[in-house]
Amino acid sequence: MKLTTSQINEYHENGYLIVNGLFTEEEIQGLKDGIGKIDDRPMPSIIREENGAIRSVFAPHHRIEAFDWLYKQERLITPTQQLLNDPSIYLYQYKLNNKKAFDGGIWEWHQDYPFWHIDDGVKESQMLSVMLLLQDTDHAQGPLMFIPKSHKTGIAEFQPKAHLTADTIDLENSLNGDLKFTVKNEIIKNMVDQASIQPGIGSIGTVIFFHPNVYHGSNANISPYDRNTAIITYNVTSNLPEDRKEKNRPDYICLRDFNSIEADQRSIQEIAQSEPVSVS
Ligand SMILES: O=C(O)CCC(=O)C(=O)O
Repeated sequence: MKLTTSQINEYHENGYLIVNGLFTEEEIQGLKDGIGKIDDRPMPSIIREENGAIRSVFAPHHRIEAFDWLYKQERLITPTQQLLNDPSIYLYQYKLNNKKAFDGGIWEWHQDYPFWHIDDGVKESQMLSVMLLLQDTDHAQGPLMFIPKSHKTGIAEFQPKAHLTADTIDLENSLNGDLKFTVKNEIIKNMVDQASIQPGIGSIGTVIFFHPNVYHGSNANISPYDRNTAIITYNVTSNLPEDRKEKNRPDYICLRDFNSIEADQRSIQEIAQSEPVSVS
């Protein structure tokens, strides 16, 4: 699937692009069946809310073939190549972000690229993320929210947090509701005064392409409906993270298969019968 010139312009202008109906209900059901098979014993790649609910599952393609299939879909790869203006892309990060009905937590306002630049040594922001909505998603379910055009303003001054010091900060402060590179409130207010806040909502199977520098965040989900998503981040193969040896973030956060992605032509029905892979 090729994006039109007007869709490409919209992405570059606003920092995100919503495309409805990219995946069918049957395909989403195939992915959900895969999620149902995930072994949820405590392990580092499963991040939990303080109440114990699963917040994120990193590298789901290592466990479930349906998620391996998903990130290789031509309808994601071709638009990404168009938006990044580069034919050679690989998978940089992949996660399922859940917000359980009544229980889903917030994500503070942030940009993604500072984490990838500072924590992994990625030099350029020539990357993008794709969020797939796994159910109809409305304002009440804590959808992702964007500040349009905010990706044009560069990297923000971060909000200092007294409780996050060199001794207390850990890996999870890049992954949980207490982010280390969150943004000063006055910066957010100024941008929202000018450009408003727009929600990433839509029907099941909707896809949102978003820029790594666009400011985004999300509210809690106290609605009676889940808000579950898959988020795939692609990078170009000329922009690899540094190899910091033992200081590298774990492979489930900063993926290190740098081969450029080949499209998977199979249908979801062809892989639906696969058994989950056990990951430690
Ligand atoms: O799942 C969400 O609502 C927020 C996710 C997010 O901000 C991120 O992955 O960078």
